[in-house]
Amino acid sequence: MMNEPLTLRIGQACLEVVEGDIVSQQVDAIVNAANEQLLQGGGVCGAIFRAAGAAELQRACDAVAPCPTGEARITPGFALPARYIIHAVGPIFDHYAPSEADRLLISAYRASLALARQYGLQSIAFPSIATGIYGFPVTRAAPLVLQTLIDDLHTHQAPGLVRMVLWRDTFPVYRDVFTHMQSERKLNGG
Ligand code: AR6
Repeated sequence: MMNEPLTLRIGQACLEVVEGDIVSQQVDAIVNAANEQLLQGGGVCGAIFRAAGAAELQRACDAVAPCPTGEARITPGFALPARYIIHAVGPIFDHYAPSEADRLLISAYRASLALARQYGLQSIAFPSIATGIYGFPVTRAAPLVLQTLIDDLHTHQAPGLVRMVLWRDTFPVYRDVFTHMQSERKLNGG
């Protein structure tokens, strides 16, 4: 059984937190937790390449690579339900001072949202970037990421739907942080 989506209205926009598989999301763009070379890897990246069509997607990635940590690139979604894939590179946690890793993670999310707006996209789904193979602690990432998404939606009111799609391992952490933020906003009249 999947859990019910958790939602937060931010003006005209909506932030959702759900448990699920990013590959099957029916949105304008899904985000890939990519590496700087934009090569097919493991984790969520491997799943996205397999579902999109690995050979075609790799050719499209090669044309826009490299992508420095904290930045994002866009390709078609090929066989995916999503029209586009936004490839965002999070930090390898051990390679940076923690505060620098935080800054780079925030930057990867913001760069993805900026690309989505540039392409006029209405909906985007993110995985938990960098919290798998790249070793960014999920308890550190969840509050940082959710606050970044909320702040960005306050500022830009677009894309209209931003969804965090979390695998079983990270969903409970994001759910608890999100629920806490929801109740704080209610208390503050937000
Ligand atoms: N849907 C949603 N989330 C998923 C899925 C899925 N289908 N599969 C895994 N996750 P990772 P990173 C979660 O390792 O840490 C690749 O080789 C997973 O539980 O995929 O940014 C790339 O090519 C985890 O919490 O990405 C890079 O080289 C989260 O996705 C490198 O790994 C991210 O874990 C990037 O590492």
